Amino acid sequence: MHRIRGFVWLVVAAVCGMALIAPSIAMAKAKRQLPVEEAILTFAPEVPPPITRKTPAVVRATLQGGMKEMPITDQFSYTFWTFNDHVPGPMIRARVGDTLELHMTNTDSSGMPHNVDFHAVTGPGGGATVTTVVQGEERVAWFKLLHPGLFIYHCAAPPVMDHIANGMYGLILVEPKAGLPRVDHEFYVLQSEFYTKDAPEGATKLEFSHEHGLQEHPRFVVFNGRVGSLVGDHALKAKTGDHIRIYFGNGGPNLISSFHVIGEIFDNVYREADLISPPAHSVQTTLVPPGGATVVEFETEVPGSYTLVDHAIFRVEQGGVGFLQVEGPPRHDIYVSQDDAATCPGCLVHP
Ligand SMILES: [Cu+2]
Repeated sequence: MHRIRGFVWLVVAAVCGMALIAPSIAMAKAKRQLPVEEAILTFAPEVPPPITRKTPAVVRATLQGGMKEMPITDQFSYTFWTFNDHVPGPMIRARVGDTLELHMTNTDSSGMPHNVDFHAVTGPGGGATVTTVVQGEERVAWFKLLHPGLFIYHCAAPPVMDHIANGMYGLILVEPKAGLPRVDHEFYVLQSEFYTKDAPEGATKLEFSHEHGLQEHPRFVVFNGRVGSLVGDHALKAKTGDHIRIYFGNGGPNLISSFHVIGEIFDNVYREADLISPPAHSVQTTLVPPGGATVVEFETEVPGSYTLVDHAIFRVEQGGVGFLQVEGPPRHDIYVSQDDAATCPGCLVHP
């Protein structure tokens, strides 16, 4: 009897062992067949260079969960929960058919676990279930990218809403097989909102409010992680006649963005970041849901200042405004007036 039981356990152990070994064999096989390259990770508004490869590769990227106190406005700081010490996290660029080799690490001394849910990944949790790490740990996973598009990734460790609300999101672009048409400038812009408690008199740091998140009452609606990230010296820059592409994501956690550029009409909108279907043309404003993205293209015909907004326009006062400065000779054939341009004092959208 003991001998039979022993044999059964032996079989169980062997099957479990095979189950553990099987994925590593599959991974090893995939890695042997494909070249491995380090992903070029960039921080907003920078975009990694286009993929020039015509064949698949293993694209290796490291995401590091952590915490960092940084300015959220010129007046206040905030302890953000970060990927690679930034909000938003880095942009990753790959090609459909590539295998993303993801190294997930964690430097968060609070002991909080972090992970990553890629909307570009097919499989449970978008990868979250196999990438959860606490401080000092590293987990590696391989994900074959089956769909082209521009996708959000975010931390999904519990409570998921707190991890997103505190800044843990970013974009991964999966180029279609044929790539994307070349343009003069590509920009990475991500909208999100922050929920904070009222600051006591004289405070210089704001604290997270889960309650305000639940009520969907943000204090800030921002582009690229802070008020003023695309204002003044940080404005995006181009010249007349340039073709611009904006990779625009919405980290949420709650609000739908009505993305609009004041003074421009989008030549092309890859609605919901669908890079396979033909894009829509001549679009004024496009909706981007939380956990979603869009890709817009336009030509900068007329010089001047163009304003990126969420056209739910009260959000401009909450920080949801950025600028694209276009330099070049006047285009009086398109835009001309009897008098010089004048701005209204205190105007947030036409400075
Ligand atoms: Cu997290």
